[in-house]
Amino acid sequence: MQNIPCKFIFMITVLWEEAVIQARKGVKCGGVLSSSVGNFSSPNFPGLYPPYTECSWLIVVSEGSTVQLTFHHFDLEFHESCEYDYVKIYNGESKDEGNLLGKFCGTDFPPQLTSSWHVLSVLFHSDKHVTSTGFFATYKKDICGGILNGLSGVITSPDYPDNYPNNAECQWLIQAAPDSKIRLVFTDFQMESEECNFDYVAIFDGPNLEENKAQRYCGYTNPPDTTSSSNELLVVFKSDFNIGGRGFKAHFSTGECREIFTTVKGNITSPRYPDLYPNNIICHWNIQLLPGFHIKIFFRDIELEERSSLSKECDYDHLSVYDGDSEDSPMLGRWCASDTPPPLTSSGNKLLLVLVTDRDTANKGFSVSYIGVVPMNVSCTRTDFQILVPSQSVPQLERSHIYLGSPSCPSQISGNNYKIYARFDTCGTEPQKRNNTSVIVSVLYVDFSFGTHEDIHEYEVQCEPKRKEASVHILSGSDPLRLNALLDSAAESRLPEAESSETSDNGQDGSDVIFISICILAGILMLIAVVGLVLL
Ligand SMILES: *[C@@H]1O[C@H](CO)[C@@H](O)[C@H](O)[C@H]1NC(C)=O
Ligand SMILES: *[C@@H]1O[C@H](CO)[C@@H](O)[C@H](O)[C@H]1NC(C)=O
Ligand SMILES: *[C@@H]1O[C@H](CO)[C@@H](O)[C@H](O)[C@H]1NC(C)=O
Ligand SMILES: *[C@@H]1O[C@H](CO)[C@@H](O)[C@H](O)[C@H]1NC(C)=O
Ligand SMILES: *[C@@H]1O[C@H](CO)[C@@H](O)[C@H](O)[C@H]1NC(C)=O
Ligand SMILES: [Ca+2]
Ligand SMILES: [Ca+2]
Ligand SMILES: [Ca+2]
Repeated sequence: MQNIPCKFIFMITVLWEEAVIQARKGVKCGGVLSSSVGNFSSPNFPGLYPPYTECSWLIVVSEGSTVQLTFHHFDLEFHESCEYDYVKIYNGESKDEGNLLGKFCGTDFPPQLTSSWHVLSVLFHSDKHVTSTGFFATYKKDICGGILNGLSGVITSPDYPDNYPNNAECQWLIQAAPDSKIRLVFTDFQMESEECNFDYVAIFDGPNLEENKAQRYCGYTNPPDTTSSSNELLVVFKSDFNIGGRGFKAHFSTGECREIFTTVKGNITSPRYPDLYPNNIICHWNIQLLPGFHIKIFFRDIELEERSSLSKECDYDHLSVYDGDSEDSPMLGRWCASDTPPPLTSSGNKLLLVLVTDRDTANKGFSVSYIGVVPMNVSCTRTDFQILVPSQSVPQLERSHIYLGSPSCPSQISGNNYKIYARFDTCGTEPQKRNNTSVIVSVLYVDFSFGTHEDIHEYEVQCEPKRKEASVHILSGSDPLRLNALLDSAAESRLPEAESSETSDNGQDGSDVIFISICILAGILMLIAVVGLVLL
């Protein structure tokens, strides 16, 4: 207990110095505000603010509560991207751009904002020319409730994880950008009784307390994950005069921080990429394809905060990938810093990416692309290939969109499948030596193009006629990844998605790799030799 006031005072001192340094000579403004209610304004308010001013206010309330900020007057010089005069609001310290909640100018009031923890800061800047009347704002400490407009955040019952107080009532209004939906996930829940008449959490699918749109929850079971039908969600917590519980903890995510992808190919980036991602967010991106599909993801770029120097783990900001649709699914990996994991393939048709960032130090973020691996069975005899693609897996495609070698070898309809039956001297097939064995190779094209948008996926099919063994692996990612994908497919010719139809154990991949590696090595040596000769 003794520690907390100490930490608090220390923090105020450090931050005060920062605030004082930032204030302009001759103009008194900015400072640290630590009472539970207060107000502040631009210098000389309600008169014109002076030019060349920079002020910063830091609001620090007691730990565990949040800061609610309301503007009552707002009039700054206008510029489309607020380059001249502006107010910037930060969810924490102002020296960390990852905390930026918004930048405002002109006469549009900033929305009512609530910090997601006990620190909020406001920066006011004016340039050389043109001034106006500035702004006046009040703030108050919030024990519970508020208007939340971050990309993501956490809400808890008062005093969580200690027991919540009796006779409490809190309302959180979560607002997302227009057209974006809000997802709310409870991670802990313990409230009085199983009948929701005493203490309860109610979730309203909209901004108002309309009973017919509410779901009430109590007892010991986490409420189900909720997704709003509009860009507003209201959460109400109420306790009666006796008997409490630990209460609840839930996190929400919205906008570019929460998306569900169902297209057969796509890109996912961290919020604001390639600008700094926000601090203090938890983002969820789900990929959900039709049954039978696998999902292969490629990591184009990762720049997250460094590993902890103590644990060497990704303790601060990290990207995790789960082989399924929730965080209970097996984790395929967790990365940070500038890790570049190899492509990964899901075992089923669902994949979840989760980005968690902590309270300070943001970075560029990540960019990932994925491609759905079409379910198919490939088999072969000594003379021909047979390829089956279940037509219900690709309902958007016609049979001519699936072809071997060239569009002149399209699939035919056979029951519920698109089927290609091709002799080895047709459809672009060609013999090759791989791993010291003769194989027949061709490329299967699956054309997902629509309108003017070209999107043709390529799969290499391979047959070893002597053993009648076939295999298939995806070649394409999105085009810039083609090369990576090729190298990668050469390196692992038996990916999880490579469904070979005849199951006898084919143990030849290892020296396939070695053979290709030797070829590449030989190529490089030759190149060096040639360059050497030229130089001589
Ligand atoms: C602003 O705060 C001061 C004290 O710091 C107080 O006297 C004043 O009434 C407040 N004004 C408003 C409009 O809240
Ligand atoms: C993904 O990004 C790449 C490179 O920026 C682009 O070429 C491709 O069209 C994008 N794919 C989708 C599905 O948006
Ligand atoms: C593909 O093969 C698997 C196992 O060999 C089988 O269960 C499945 O039904 C086949 N699919 C098609 C479309 O023939
Ligand atoms: C390739 O196969 C031939 C004949 O089957 C054998 O003599 C040779 O050693 C093999 N080479 C490699 C690298 O396995
Ligand atoms: C390549 O052949 C060797 C034996 O010659 C075998 O041990 C290895 O598993 C084979 N690799 C592949 C990919 O077939
Ligand atoms: Ca100005
Ligand atoms: Ca109670
Ligand atoms: Ca961080």
